[in-house]
Amino acid sequence: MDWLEELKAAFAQEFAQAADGAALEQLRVKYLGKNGRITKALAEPGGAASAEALLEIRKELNTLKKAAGAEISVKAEQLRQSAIDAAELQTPRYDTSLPLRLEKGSYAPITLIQREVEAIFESMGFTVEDYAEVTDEYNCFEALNIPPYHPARDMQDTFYLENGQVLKTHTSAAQNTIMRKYGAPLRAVFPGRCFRNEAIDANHDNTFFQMEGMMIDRDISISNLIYFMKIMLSEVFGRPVKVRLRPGFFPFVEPGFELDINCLICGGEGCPSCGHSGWLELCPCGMIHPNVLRHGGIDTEQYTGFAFGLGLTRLAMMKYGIKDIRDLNSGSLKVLAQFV
Ligand code: FA5
Repeated sequence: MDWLEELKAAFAQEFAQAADGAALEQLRVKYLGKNGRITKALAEPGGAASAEALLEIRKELNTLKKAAGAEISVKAEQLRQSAIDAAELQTPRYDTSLPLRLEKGSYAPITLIQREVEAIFESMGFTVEDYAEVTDEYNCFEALNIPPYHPARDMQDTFYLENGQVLKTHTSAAQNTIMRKYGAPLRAVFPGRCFRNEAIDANHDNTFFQMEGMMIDRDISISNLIYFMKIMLSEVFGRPVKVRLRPGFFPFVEPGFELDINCLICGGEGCPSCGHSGWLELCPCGMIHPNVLRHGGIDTEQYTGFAFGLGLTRLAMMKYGIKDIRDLNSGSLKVLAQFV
């Protein structure tokens, strides 16, 4: 049958040309989808002279359908794997079994990633702000809509000083001061060291870094938030990164989200660095709660804003392939001197 040979040849040619996952998906829809060419041909195979010939055509079409489906799946998996391999080649890896080379000084990985993220946000009109490591309960909790005795305080158990001050548990502790300093409109990021009374494992430490971001202006919405996060992550990793947004509860945002990225250490398969889930919780975020804006002296009739709390330490782990967070605070030059 001419049309059947032509159909096979057309598929083979387009299959050979499909160079990425999206092109393969288009091909699958075009040939095997509900209205796909092979599907349609199976439903109405034209040109058969007899019942036996019709049977033969159907048999050939079914073989073609099966083979096409399998070829597309295999090639899609190969392309996915080679994209991961290529990305891994680009990712600097550290190896603690290498001899220590100290010909020149080097920056700690957190410093490197912090500067990189700051530069990305500065290029988008954000200022970079500094904030103390020791603060008070008002800034760390109350100004963030977490009154004393609210159960949300349990989420961030911290270290109290004898004078009643606290080591800041999150960079959100600076939000109020920065709102009061600049008023609205405002675009700022503020990196900082945070402290929590935590059970320590491969991706939790009691001392780690976050980078907070806030944008307050007229008509700011969740779309602005997603846009800035995607730009930042694709710049940091130099390629598109798979992210997912889940609803998340933080008293200082409404609505609130958890932004997770696909674990780049295991490619999403699951490993100790991502708690075997394939995803790494990286950046909670949301629209700033009106109570928080009011505490900061912002007119909530005129302004809205988003805030995010990027886990800078975890971002460094993903970027540099550091499997255990404890290496970062280890003080070991065998680890830290590998990043130039
Ligand atoms: C917060 O700290 C909120 N302040 C973030 C926020 C800001 C939400 C603005 C909404 C608006 P969370 O406790 O989930 O949220 O911590 C934020 C990120 O810090 C986490 O996603 C994670 O990447 C990092 N992080 C938290 N705890 C640890 C830890 N013990 N070790 C290393 N990284 C941590």
